[in-house]
Amino acid sequence: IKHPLQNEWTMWFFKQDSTRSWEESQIVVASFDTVEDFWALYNHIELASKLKTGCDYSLFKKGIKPMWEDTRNCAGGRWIINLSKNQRATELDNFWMEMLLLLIGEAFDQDSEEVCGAVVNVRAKGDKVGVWTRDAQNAAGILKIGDTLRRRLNIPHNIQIGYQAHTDSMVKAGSTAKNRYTV
Ligand code: M7G
Repeated sequence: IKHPLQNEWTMWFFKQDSTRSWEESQIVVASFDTVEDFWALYNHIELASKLKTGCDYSLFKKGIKPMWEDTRNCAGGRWIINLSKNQRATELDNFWMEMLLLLIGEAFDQDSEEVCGAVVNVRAKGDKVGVWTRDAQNAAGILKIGDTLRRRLNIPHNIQIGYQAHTDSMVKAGSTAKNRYTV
């Protein structure tokens, strides 16, 4: 018998395609709701560090699309960790895998309800990993989630991580939106 997860999750893949809109370029890879099916999927797909630049993976609770426009994301935001170029080789795959395990293991305790999903962006200018939450006004929940991320991903104290509201990201290019919270 397989070990059930609290939630069912969907993995998405994004690849730039000039013939499609950004939204249409988000493709469902697979959904799973057991530990065994998570590992079967994880072991089957490329590591994030092996993706072409411009690609993303996203893991969201089933039914939530990995985009600002989804009704469960639009009032929320994301904790974002910006990696330097050389950290693709040393940190990216570990951060992403650990983040996936935090999500599917509901590691944020009572704030796990706040979590919508997680995204890894593979970019020439520096990769990003982030956790998306549903309510950018929920300061207490957001700060606890940020603390857990910092501890569980072992983010050194000299690296600040910031939380950006999606409404700010929508009007700013890339990851230049201002931080609402930091830990
Ligand atoms: P990004 O991929 O988050 O970061 O955003 P990057 O700048 O490091 O590549 C790049 C662009 O993708 C944005 O400026 C938007 O045009 C588009 N984009 C990103 N996200 C997360 C969304 C989204 O949720 N919805 C829509 N419609 N476009 C998005």
